[in-house]
Amino acid sequence: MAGKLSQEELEEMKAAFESGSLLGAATKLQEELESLKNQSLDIAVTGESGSGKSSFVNAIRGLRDEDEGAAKTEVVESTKDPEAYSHPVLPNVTIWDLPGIGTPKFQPHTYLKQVNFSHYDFFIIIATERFTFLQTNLAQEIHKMRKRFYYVRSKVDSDLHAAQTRRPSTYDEDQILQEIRENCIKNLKKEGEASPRVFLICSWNWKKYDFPLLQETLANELDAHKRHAFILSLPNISAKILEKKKAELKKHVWKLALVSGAIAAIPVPGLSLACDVAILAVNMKLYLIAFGLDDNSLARLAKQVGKPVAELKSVIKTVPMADSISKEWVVSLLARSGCAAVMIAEDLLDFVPIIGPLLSGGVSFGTTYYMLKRFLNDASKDAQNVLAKVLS
Ligand SMILES: Nc1nc2c(ncn2[C@@H]2O[C@H](COP(=O)(O)OP(=O)(O)O)[C@@H](O)[C@H]2O)c(=O)[nH]1
Ligand SMILES: [Mg+2]
Repeated sequence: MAGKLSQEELEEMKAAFESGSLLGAATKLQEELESLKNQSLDIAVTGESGSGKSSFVNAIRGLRDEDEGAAKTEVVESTKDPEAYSHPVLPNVTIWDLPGIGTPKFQPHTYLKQVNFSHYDFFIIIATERFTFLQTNLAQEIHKMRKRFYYVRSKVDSDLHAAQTRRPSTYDEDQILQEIRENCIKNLKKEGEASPRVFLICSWNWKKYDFPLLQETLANELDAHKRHAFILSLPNISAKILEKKKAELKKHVWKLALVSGAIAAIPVPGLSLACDVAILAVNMKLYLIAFGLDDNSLARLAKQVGKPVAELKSVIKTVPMADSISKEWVVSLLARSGCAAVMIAEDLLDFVPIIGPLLSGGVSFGTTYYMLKRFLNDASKDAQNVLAKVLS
């Protein structure tokens, strides 16, 4: 049930053993996992004043304007410095609301220095209505600094609404969107962009238009470490995002198991097995937080969708809240999973050729591997249940 190793995982695993020793492999993996966990991701959001920057900052953090900690919108910008907004549950991810472009204080050639460009992983350049030299000049400067940027056309919901009011009988959403897209591309080409890409979005509707495509594109174009942080930071608003998170987390389970097996096998008090309970506790908690199964995220979600939080919690069948995961809880879970060892054996057949020597005494590897995979499955199922409840 926990699933077999993919070919890719097997290859990675073989590569980890290049040093020839188990301890060497485990040390390397531990370093890799640490750096993954501590990886920062900094996203810069820029554009003219009023273009919807602050609203986009909220959207990408999965927040509504009225949520606690949301960026203030609809305010005349007084921002002279980039404003940092950390992700609601992942402190290593920060979205930066940059000062508006096109003001006398911020000229394209000095803007990037003024906002400390080197700090960001990529830039979102937002425009309403039309793109002009303001956006393209900035893009060119960003490109010169060897950074990525993405053109985002905001407020398409307003355009659609206006079109529907104006010509209700011939209204065709796809056609209007296509017109907006072509128009943006035309303007960008006029300003010298050879083959521009534009994402059409509404910051209040995270599932519609090009918002999902933008998220997908960012995830694909980030390097592996940043991608990990980005995927975990996505708001839990669709089955697809939940699947993506699960797949991303699953990739690293065997590494955690190996570290637990090789370095940190510690007898569990009262049980006839050894494994690193701390590794289990830390990662189970991380899974729950990534899936929004923590008190804060659920309270926020309940408020956003206007349902009592108890109703959302009522469909969480298998896993506890992130906030109640402790080492003691993990020990009790291990005690309850007495039959785990039998199931482990089957799951581990894949590993035998690679880590055969470890397996003989490697209960810790097996326990960690099995427990994490099963917990990840359970947590993602419960997250899907919550999502279904939200949509019902
Ligand atoms: N209809 C619509 N209005 C938006 C959208 N994004 C922002 N706005 C509105 O545009 C105005 C300016 O937005 P804000 O985020 O404060 O822009 P900023 O000055 O660039 O930070 C506010 O009234 C927002 O509510 C959107 O996607 N659709
Ligand atoms: Mg603003």
